[in-house]
Amino acid sequence: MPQRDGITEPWGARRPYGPGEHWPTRVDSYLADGVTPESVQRWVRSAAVLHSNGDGLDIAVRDSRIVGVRGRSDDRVNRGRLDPKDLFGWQANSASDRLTTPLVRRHGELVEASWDEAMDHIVRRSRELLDEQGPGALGFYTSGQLFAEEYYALAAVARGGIGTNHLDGNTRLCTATAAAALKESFGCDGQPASYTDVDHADVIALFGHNVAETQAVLWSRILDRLAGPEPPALLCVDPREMPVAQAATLHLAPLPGSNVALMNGLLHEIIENGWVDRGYVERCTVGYDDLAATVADYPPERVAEICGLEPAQIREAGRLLGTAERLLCTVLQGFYQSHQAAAAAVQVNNLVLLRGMLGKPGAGVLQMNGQPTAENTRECGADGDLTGFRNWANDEHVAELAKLWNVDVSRIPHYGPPTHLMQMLRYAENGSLRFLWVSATNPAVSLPDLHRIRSILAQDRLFLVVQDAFRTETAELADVVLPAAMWGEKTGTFTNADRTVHLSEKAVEPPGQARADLDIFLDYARRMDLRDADGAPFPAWTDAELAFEAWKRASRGRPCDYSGLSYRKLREVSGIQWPCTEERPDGTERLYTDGKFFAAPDYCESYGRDLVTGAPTEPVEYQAMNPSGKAMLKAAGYLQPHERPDEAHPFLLINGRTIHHFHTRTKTGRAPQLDAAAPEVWLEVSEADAAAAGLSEGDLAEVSTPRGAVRAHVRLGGIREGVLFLPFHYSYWDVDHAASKDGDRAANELTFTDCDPVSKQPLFKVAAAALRKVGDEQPAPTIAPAHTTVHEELVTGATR
Ligand SMILES: Nc1nc2c(c(=O)[nH]1)N[C@H]1C(S)=C(S)[C@@H](COP(=O)(O)OP(=O)(O)OC[C@H]3O[C@@H](n4cnc5c(=O)[nH]c(N)nc54)[C@H](O)[C@@H]3O)O[C@H]1N2
Ligand SMILES: Nc1nc2c(c(=O)[nH]1)N[C@H]1C(S)=C(S)[C@@H](COP(=O)(O)OP(=O)(O)OC[C@H]3O[C@@H](n4cnc5c(=O)[nH]c(N)nc54)[C@H](O)[C@@H]3O)O[C@H]1N2
Ligand SMILES: [Mo]
Repeated sequence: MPQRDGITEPWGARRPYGPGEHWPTRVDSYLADGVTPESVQRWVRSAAVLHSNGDGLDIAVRDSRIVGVRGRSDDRVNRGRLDPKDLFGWQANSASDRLTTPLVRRHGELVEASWDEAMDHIVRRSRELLDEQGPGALGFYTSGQLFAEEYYALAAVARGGIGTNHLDGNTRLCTATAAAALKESFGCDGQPASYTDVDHADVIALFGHNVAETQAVLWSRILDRLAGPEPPALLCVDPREMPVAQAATLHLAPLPGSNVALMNGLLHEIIENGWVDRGYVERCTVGYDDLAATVADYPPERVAEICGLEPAQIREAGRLLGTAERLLCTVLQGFYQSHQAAAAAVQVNNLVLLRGMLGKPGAGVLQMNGQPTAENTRECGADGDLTGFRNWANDEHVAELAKLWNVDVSRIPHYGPPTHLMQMLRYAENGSLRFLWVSATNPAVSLPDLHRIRSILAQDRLFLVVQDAFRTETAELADVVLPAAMWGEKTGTFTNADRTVHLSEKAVEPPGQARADLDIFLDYARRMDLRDADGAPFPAWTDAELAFEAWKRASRGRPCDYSGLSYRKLREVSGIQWPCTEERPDGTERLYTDGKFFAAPDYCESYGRDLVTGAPTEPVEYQAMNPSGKAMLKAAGYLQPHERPDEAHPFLLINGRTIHHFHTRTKTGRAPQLDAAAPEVWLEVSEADAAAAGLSEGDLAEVSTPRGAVRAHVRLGGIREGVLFLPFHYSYWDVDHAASKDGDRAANELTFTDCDPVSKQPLFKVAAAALRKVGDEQPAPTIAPAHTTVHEELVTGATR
């Protein structure tokens, strides 16, 4: 069995394959020291939870503990492969500092309490606020990392039980723009393409997506195509020379924040050179004339000037996209968290629509997700949408939901759009939101402009509940902390970025008194005595499988139809794509194969917004614009970002991820191999900029914006001049709560409070910054090989 170092060889051995062939299997596994496959007592079915790829895996259990993982060879997503975070991240489950009892703040200190004490405290405060002020005093901020059953329960509790409009997920920070772009173009959320399109594409274009580090197994699939016969051409659009750029046929490194201009320039080339699929556009879309008129103003010379590129590069990229026969596009945070986020993401949809590249093998768009269960937050309605991709502005959809829940329609708030997180924070700042229940997210590190966030969350007048597995930076600010069971300690389903649903089964007991999030939400409902119109306890379901059955009923007839799925079926097949119905029992590989969309006025999830201002489209306007529910081509002109470099802050600062860490590192910081691989924050600086600032590799630099300053050691190169990059995984302390020796390390000390007008996603990746040297060379913060061996079983035969 070949072995590899799981840290220094993150993508493992190549299994080359050609267009239209089946991606070969390679089973990766890592077991704790001293554990052999023979000594594993049980293998428990699950999937990866440290990104949105949904890689199927089995959890190894011995003596009631998790002792390793192994990729599932029969899974449609990964065919056995696992990435470094998944190979090692499970060790966090058995970390010695898991939260094991509830904590309640007494005389300023968080002290241990019983579940009864903690829940009574929460219920008492909820009741007081409901009496004093009504449901608008209460808000819930959840995650993209729980299970579908948990989001559905929370949506029912918040919207159908309490009746508050203030429920959102951290998907707001993550893939709100993916959802918005899909709604704008296709009338509804839902990923058009499938990962199997990688097997067929002749051009793959990645827009602001570092897939090599953020969905490493999907990158392995692309690498295996690149190593095989007739490899696809790769277009990478990213200001950095990350691994995707290094492997690309063509790399465009636009100035951060110029995505709309670039996309308009590419669409200009497509139209100008007659690469439009006229028949498709005529048959399946509305809005062509507007789009053509807008992009006519973006010839390559103008675009090159805005983006800091050469006109020839734009022409070359236009030709690559315009002449592709099977074009697959992916989009992620380089677009979603940047200036004009939704407007830019929509232009990628326009590209595939103009080229008629939808609904056939190798063609399509992946408006990617980031978190493992973000899709479920959105479809279950634990974000700014109603359950089942229902349209809050369509009274019939709201009535349908009320009937499903058997509650009065007036209970479900729909006087305006569900409150997005940035607005909830504003209400908390103003004092009208006085109770915030945070589950499975760490806003004291992950939200922009942390100085402000801390001051909001730390207010005495805000009652803060934090439900987490660890005592995080956010938990430190809480009034009540609830200890949660994690992945591997509870059962539920979740859905990846290409609509693949997996069942994740409980492998071990949670530590101490930690409880599953589902049980906590349902316990709250019981203690609050929430009831339906007939006086029966609401929600009516009591465990994960019953919650799943209820969610299936809620999804029936909607685009995200789960009615043909069951736990039993998900135990037989490793990964099934929704919609899965009686008529389509094996799921659905691609959406929109028939050129029909979920966009009919009475069916769509949203009537859309103006891409530049964010002004909502009225139902009558939508009806007039798109009476027969076609795909919508929507145009947007480029606007300058408002924070731009000046003399005092001459750099553009961006931030993002590294392959070894997940977000605020509550899990990966507790896995020794991953922690050792990237223990400290660093700053990427181009060689020219470093030289000008007198900085060499490893020197301590300070990067500052009007919001704050962060110190980090310099990594030279790999980024365009004038741009700086910080990973956002680090904070002012380490996971063991030891203060960082250099002070603040969180990228969000530097980011500002603003969001995209359409998706309301914060603009994390736009800021003007200054750079200076503060200290001499240190051991360079590069990857320390951990020499942890991963087993790779190369499965031969094309049939697996
Ligand atoms: N290893 C790892 N994997 C993860 C995660 C993790 O924390 N660690 N998190 C998961 C989650 S929740 C998410 S959302 C995804 C995110 O996955 P990605 O979006 O791939 O990750 P990021 O590093 O945030 O951003 C991607 C790229 O955007 C580029 N960029 C910045 N500004 C611009 C711009 O203006 N234009 C363009 N074109 N590009 C720009 C950056 O240089 C960066 O390389 O990853 C998921 N997978
Ligand atoms: N500057 C900058 N900021 C960013 C980004 C960026 O690129 N740049 N990216 C943004 C994006 S895309 C994202 S997704 C966010 C992520 O930001 P967060 O959601 O704040 O990050 P995590 O560290 O994943 O936090 C998840 C928390 O849930 C806990 N947890 C894990 N499993 C469970 C469970 O089953 N139940 C419960 N109750 N708790 C659990 C973990 O211990 C952890 O504390 O950050 C955003 N912030
Ligand atoms: Mo994310």
